[in-house]
Amino acid sequence: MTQAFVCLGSNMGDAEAHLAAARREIASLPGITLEAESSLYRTEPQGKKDQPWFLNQVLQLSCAPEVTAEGLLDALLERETALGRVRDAADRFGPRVIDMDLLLFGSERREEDPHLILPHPRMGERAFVLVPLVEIAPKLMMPDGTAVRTLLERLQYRLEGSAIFQ
Ligand code: PH2
Ligand code: MG
Repeated sequence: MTQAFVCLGSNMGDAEAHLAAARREIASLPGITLEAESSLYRTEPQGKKDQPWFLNQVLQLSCAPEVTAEGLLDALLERETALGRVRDAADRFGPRVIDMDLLLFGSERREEDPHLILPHPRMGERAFVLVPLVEIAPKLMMPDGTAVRTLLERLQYRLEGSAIFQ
């Protein structure tokens, strides 16, 4: 079984309901078991700052041998669309109904395909990814051997209850 980690995000409409729907969809994918889910965090927008705060959560998935990183990514993109996401130029880094980012797929490292870079290229800079990730997998290592906890320690952010300022 391969352990994969996915970050969910929403900052449009009923974000909590969108995350719940995303969890349901992911848990029903063939060959995928939802192993762990972090708590929900309200997070300051990164990148494009003038947009509503996000609700973010990280999931740990156990993937059967027939599940590949490509297959999982395709399934996630399909579920995003099914849940009402419209991808256009304005969508990139802007408000979205639901975003499902594949963070890690076992210890795979890939750089060839810009749509499937592993580990996720921006995860190391994002407290909204690393805080929930460390919550559910405190001992996790990146494929290069760096502890995710160490990546988080390098970041400047503030956690107030379940709110992440960065
Ligand atoms: N996603 C982005 C851009 N910025 N900021 C937060 N806090 N949470 C997100 O999920 C997020 C973001 C692009 O996918
Ligand atoms: Mg994203």
